[in-house]
Amino acid sequence: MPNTDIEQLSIDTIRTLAMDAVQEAEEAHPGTAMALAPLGYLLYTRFLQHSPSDPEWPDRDRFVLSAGHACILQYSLLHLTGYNLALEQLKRFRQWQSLTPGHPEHFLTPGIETTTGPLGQGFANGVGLAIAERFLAERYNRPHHEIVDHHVYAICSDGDLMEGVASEAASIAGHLGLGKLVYIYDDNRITIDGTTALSFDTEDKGARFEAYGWHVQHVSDANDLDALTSAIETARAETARPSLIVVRSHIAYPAPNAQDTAKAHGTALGEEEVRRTKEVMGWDPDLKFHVPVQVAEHMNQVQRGIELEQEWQRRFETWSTAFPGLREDWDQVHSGKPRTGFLEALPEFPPGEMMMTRDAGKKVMEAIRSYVPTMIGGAADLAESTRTAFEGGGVFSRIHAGRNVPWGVREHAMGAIVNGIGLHGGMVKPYGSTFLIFSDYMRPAVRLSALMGVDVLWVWSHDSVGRGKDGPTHQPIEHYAALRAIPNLWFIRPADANETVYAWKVALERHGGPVALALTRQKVPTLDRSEVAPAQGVERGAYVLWESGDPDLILIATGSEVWVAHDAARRVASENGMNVRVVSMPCWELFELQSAEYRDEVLPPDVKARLSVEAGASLGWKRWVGDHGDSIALDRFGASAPGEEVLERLGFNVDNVVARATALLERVS
Ligand SMILES: Cc1ncc(C[n+]2csc(CCOP(=O)(O)OP(=O)(O)O)c2C)c(N)n1
Ligand SMILES: [Mg+2]
Repeated sequence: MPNTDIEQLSIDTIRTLAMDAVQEAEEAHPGTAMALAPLGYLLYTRFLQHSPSDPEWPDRDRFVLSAGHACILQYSLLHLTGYNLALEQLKRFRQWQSLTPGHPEHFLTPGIETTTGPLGQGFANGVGLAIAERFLAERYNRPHHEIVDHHVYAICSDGDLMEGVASEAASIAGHLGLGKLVYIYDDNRITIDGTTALSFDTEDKGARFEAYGWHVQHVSDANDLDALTSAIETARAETARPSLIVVRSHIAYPAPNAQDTAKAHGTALGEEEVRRTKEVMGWDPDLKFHVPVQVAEHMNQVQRGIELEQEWQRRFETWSTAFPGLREDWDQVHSGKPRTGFLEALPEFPPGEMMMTRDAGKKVMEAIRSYVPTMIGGAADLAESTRTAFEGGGVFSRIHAGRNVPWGVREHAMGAIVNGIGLHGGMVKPYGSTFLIFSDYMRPAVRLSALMGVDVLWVWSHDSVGRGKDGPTHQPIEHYAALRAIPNLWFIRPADANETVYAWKVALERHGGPVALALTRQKVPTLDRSEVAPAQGVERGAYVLWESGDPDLILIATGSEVWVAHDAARRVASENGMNVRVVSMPCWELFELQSAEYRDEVLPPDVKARLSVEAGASLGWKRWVGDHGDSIALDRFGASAPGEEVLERLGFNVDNVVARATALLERVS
């Protein structure tokens, strides 16, 4: 059936908005938005259960534009369907402080569920959104009371499907049978460098997804609304498997010259081509950013959204009356906070005992389990090693939404999926865990968690060369510096069991961004807090742990090097008669957030003799030790040997700290 006039006019409006906005911005990606205008039109006006006047409605369908470069498509749709995104914003596409940045930004624009652009991330975020939906549905739905029941739609491109992270995510989504996923693959056979004949023609993408356990359909014409409609309906009806719809499209359709060219991906069409395309569509080429009144009316979804939401609200109220306890629980988890009482439940560890901080973390997880009932997560096939699990919480599987998600060996997807879970709402502090060394494998997702300011937790154990016998491939070196370099990520490396408790407290309480914990595999002494300052100092990022008097020398250490620095400081103080201070600095970012007065109190500017002790790259330490200071650090790879020996030989022992501290004192004074 040919499209009706109003359908076609609406679709062409999306196309012209995309062309005009990109032309105005002088760069960006018009082609995909033009080609997928029919799909966008269908999704936003017929399929998505959303409410433009309340973009945060909890049971809305989620839409993820994994091909974030095509965001002008989404911006046009948001504008046309009645979100709070004015036409003016489309005219200011990609400009300073506009709500229409070059890629969709979750923290900025109403209706954008996740930040996308780095290809493959959105694909995996969607899997996280579906996991959250599954978890909350099982927790809150009761027979005849379905209050959590939504789909996750995504549009992905060739690039998305080429990226490894999408393969990882597709694999686990198939394994878990995430039937609420409805993904559309834009099979336009074009990427930036040319056609997919260059690098992506051999594999059969549909067959690949079938092999992952997905339900796969093909639509041969992206302009065929009926075919698209029936494919989406079929995909929605498939509840046991995630769905992929492979849609053959022609980039930049119907531009007479740009269509099917790689150029249409990343460059504005040019005034002349825009005019000619408008003529092909039967539009007045002189009109720019034109939205016909009947299109504005036809596409507006505000009323439909209000009705959808009201209908849900009625069901929600009935459910609340029937299950007041559940309702209370729902409100609590949607506050994004742990339940009150969690602070009192946190363990305290007696001094003296040698303990791995990963084990302290495990004890914390046992203690807080019932205070964060929607906290889910797991390790990338290393749960035994990272000591992360909610015992008794069950395993997340095809048949049961347990709290322990077996990510398999898929760090990158784990990161991006955890972000998706965190973005959903109602899920307090989802987490992902692995060895610190493999934070590299998930770094793009960690970066995005920080950029989006999503409340998630990264738990990384085996946090130094103290990891030992596995050797340099498994020993983090530059990782502390590299992670500290990510803005808005709080990287915490606690010194002992009690600092670990406070690190967890910080993690559970933070709003507005991710927290990462670096925990040891080797045992460290639990410091005697009657002799040193309380572990609560963690909350300020750095604190004076111990001192013999008004300091001549400051030793600054993190994590497993703190006790070494502390022992060394006592020796220097007693042997040299100098006054030594030890600063435990588990989290640079938190320390930076403190007042200048506090920072100067901890690190008085007039004390120039400062020595940092940390088993990682020296990069960045100048900031804290100053030009006169020194660092015991690692600017080399580690070695395969017992962990204690590696630390010992690489200089993280009391004798060496004493020697370097003494030398520094002589040099500086
Ligand atoms: C991880 C990542 N690598 C590279 C890019 C740069 N980039 C943006 S789009 C794109 C590929 C474009 O091809 P496709 O994904 O098929 O999108 P289409 O042009 O067909 O819309 C690339 C390489 C990116 N955004 N993310
Ligand atoms: Mg493509």
